[in-house]
Amino acid sequence: EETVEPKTDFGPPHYSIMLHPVIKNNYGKWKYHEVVRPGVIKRVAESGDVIYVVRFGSPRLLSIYTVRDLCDIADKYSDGYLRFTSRHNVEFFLTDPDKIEDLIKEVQEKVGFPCGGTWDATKGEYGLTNIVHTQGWVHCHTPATDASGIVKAVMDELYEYFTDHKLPALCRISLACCANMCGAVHASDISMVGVHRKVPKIDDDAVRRTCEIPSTVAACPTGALKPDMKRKTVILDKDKCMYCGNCYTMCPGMPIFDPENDGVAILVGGKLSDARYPPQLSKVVVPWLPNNPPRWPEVVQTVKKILETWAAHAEKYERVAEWIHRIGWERFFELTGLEFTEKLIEDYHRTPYLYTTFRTSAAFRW
Ligand code: SRM
Ligand code: SF4
Ligand code: SF4
Repeated sequence: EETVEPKTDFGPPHYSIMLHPVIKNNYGKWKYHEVVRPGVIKRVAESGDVIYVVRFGSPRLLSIYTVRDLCDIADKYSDGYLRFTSRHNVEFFLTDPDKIEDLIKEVQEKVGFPCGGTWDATKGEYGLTNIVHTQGWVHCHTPATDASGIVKAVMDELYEYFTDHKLPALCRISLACCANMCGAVHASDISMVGVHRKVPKIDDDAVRRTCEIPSTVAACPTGALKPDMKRKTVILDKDKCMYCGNCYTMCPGMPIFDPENDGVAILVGGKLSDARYPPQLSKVVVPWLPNNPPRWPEVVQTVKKILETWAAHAEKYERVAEWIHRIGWERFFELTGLEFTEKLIEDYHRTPYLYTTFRTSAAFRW
């Protein structure tokens, strides 16, 4: 028996306090699971205990009122327990299968969350789960776009793939609001990355008043900044700048935002799991799309086109990376209708992030 006595009140409480009793009693002793319907997984323990896990999509940023509603629903159906998955879906635990439909109806009516986001690997039928994303606009210095806004627009368009199992394989979509990539975009089937395209504008007076010159210079990964000790500011070598915004994080005198030129790059073919094919880094296939709030139609349509082209042509269990590996990059660009440009080739402009690129890939046959 594990001790759950906390030594201090720092950090989260021990996870075992929050496990549903059926999960706690059968910890590590599960026999099998089956997907009863999209969003509902039946788990059977060696002891014969059964629990139904019911998954709902959440928008990740939740109001306190929504959290209260979710807790009330958990009290009513799930013995007071709920959990969030690593893709911020919320799951409830039912021991009585007759209550599943009522739970789904109540969650949809009270908080509007759809049931789904699962997949059935035994049948090769896959749903699309929630998008992992950052929220730089809430807390960070360098976002080039509003992550939550795009994610909402994309998931509204792809709703039917969340609530059903219509895809041939697992497909993970991610978004990071700048090239620092806090949001899993480095290795996702389809990724959206906010990008700046202009150098920071140096406000010498603000730099003088608010910034430490040495730490601002040291923040630049490419050595594009030099101190100007006479004028107590910094000098920027534009040719060396890669628009990362790190200097702005350090110094408010160097804003990098630009509504016209900031935008979104699309990457594809990354994966984390080593099933069938080794893990892969994502590769750029669209260097820039405009920031077009509130619904980002260009980004939404591009993501949808890639997803649906892959879904129509991939074999069962074949993820985006595995599909491209089989058909080659030329065919990928032909089928999706995306433009292949020199900006997608590694030796056009070397970035310190060093994507694996088409020119070095064995699948490059132009
Ligand atoms: Fe997963 C299998 C749960 C995130 C790759 N995963 C499973 C199983 C069947 C494991 C089990 O026996 O319980 C679980 C039920 C899946 C289902 O929905 O039917 C399961 N995976 C989870 C969750 C709930 C863990 C959590 O508590 O956070 C996560 C669900 C997030 C969500 O709300 O959608 C979860 N799984 C992941 C991730 C991470 C991510 O999505 O960012 C991955 C890696 C993705 C990647 O490779 O890019 C992941 N899980 C897998 C795989 C490998 C699939 C493949 O074909 O490549 C399996 C094995 C399988 O499907 O046979 C798996
Ligand atoms: Fe901040 Fe960039 Fe991370 Fe978004 S991806 S939270 S903007 S560092
Ligand atoms: Fe250096 Fe990045 Fe600032 Fe450009 S944006 S000067 S590369 S820290």
